[in-house]
Amino acid sequence: MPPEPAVAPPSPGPDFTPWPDEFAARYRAAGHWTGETFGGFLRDRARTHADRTAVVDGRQRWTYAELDARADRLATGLHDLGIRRGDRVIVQLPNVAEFFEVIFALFRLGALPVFALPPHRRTEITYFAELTGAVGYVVADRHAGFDYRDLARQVRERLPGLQHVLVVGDPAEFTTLSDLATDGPLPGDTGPEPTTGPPTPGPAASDVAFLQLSGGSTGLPKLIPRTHDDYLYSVRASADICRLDTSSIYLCVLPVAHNFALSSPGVLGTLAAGGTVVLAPRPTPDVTFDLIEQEQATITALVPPLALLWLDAAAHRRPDLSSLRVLQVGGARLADEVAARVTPTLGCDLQQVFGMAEGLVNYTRFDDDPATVVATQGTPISPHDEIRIVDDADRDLPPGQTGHLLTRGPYTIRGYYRAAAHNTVAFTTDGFYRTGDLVRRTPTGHLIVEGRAKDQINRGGEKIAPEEVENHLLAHPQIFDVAVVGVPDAMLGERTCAVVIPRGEAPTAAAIRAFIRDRGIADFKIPDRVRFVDAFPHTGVGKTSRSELRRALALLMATGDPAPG
Ligand code: OOB
Repeated sequence: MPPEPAVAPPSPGPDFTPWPDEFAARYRAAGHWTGETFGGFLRDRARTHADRTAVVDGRQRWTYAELDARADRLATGLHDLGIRRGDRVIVQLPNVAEFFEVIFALFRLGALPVFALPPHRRTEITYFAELTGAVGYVVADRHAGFDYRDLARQVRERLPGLQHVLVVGDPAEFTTLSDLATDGPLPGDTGPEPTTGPPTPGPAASDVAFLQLSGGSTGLPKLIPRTHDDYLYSVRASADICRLDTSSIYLCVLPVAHNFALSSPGVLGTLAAGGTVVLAPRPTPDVTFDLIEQEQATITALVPPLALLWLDAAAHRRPDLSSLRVLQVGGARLADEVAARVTPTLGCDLQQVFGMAEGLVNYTRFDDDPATVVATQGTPISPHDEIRIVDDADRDLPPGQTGHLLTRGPYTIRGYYRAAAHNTVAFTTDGFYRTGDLVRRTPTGHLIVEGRAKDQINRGGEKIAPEEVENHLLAHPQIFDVAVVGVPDAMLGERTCAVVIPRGEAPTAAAIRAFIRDRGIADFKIPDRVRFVDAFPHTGVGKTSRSELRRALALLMATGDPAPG
């Protein structure tokens, strides 16, 4: 175990709700929280696995020693720019090797990456920057036909305080990452090795390491503060559960900054075990099947719609996927019928993963019987994960009944970042996180996700808060009122439908979509369908009844939709 890094005073501000002392002591005593920081984590792996390949993308192939040295050089460059411990930096990168260079450089300084996803646009990035007071923004020059430097210009126009825009690739008027990396004395948390750098204290393992995004159910997404101690525990334990070792080759298909791909066990679990991370530029079978064969990938993770796509493509093309031992599927409910096709079609084990960026992650285990793997979403990572299944009044339900899942544990947050009011509803007074999921537990302790109580749409793993989209739509002059609801979809599980009461003459569906796109939000939040009605069904107290709307729309679609749009 690496020695403790220099411990600095706790991070400033009421941004983070710590675990009560008695819980922290329990998690330390159990050996879950080890005092390791991300800076030390990479240093330690670089020493043990120096010449092994850590990261591969379409352009580069770095060993652990190279990644470690790059992170050091970039940390020095960022420090020279003025980025310091506790500063927030938005990181919005596609699946490229530089993602690791950037995050480990920030970790070493004790600066906090704020993990945006590639589809986020002006409104979301501006919001993250404002909420966190970010001093920097790291983007790729272009990706998937989109120019992120344009986006950076738009965000900077609104927030001049966002001082540093750093670009992977052609920087235009900004700074390119490769110019920034400098040799020199290393500031901050370098891990166990003593350095000659200035005596800047590195982060403590109990500090917040980064901010993750929550799918959100009310208004804009919430930010999730994760500490070195808690996240590294989930990473190491996940790598163990998934039996990763130095021969593991993880193909990262999902966006690398999403919690599933990042840590379940994902890219960080792979690095924890000394394996190799291969980054896929796109998730489609045409790209990924070749990559599996070329790089001999042993494990990968998908959301259910991609699993469907892969199953279909594999049945037609018969690719050589013989190296693949495990396909993980999670992020949304995988239908049992689809789950049953994975092993016969792809020739690998299925592992279901039911997790959340707030913490709790469940896995089916490799020694579970096949029926359990197909029909359940697994069991929690930790013996210290506390699970309650309760009724609407928070009373524990008898075994086997479906109810609200509440959880608390060594890697589940106790509060969102700068969200005091929301925290009082999202957590119980004794610190359980209200997941918003409806689950049932089998006699063997496996969880089955039966549905959802939270007002959130799960569009094939991408989470949408209806209220956020409604707020944008309500700004349209020809929209009097609107409700955004999920409707069943064979491919995505759910799609979004905006049910609109027009003001005067109804705008076209295309005009509504163009309007909301112009407001600068991620494409996946743009309603798939638009329906016009004269009035909404109401609940007893006069609120719009979303369940009634959903039922009516589902019926309409099941009986043949006369006017798709
Ligand atoms: C993962 O994380 P998030 O934060 O994008 O979404 C969490 C929510 C859960 O509360 C649940 O509603 C849903 O996504 N979910 C599933 C599921 N996995 C996630 N619902 C049904 N079945 C599943 N297997 O999505 C995430 C984080 C880490 C690992 C895996 C997924």
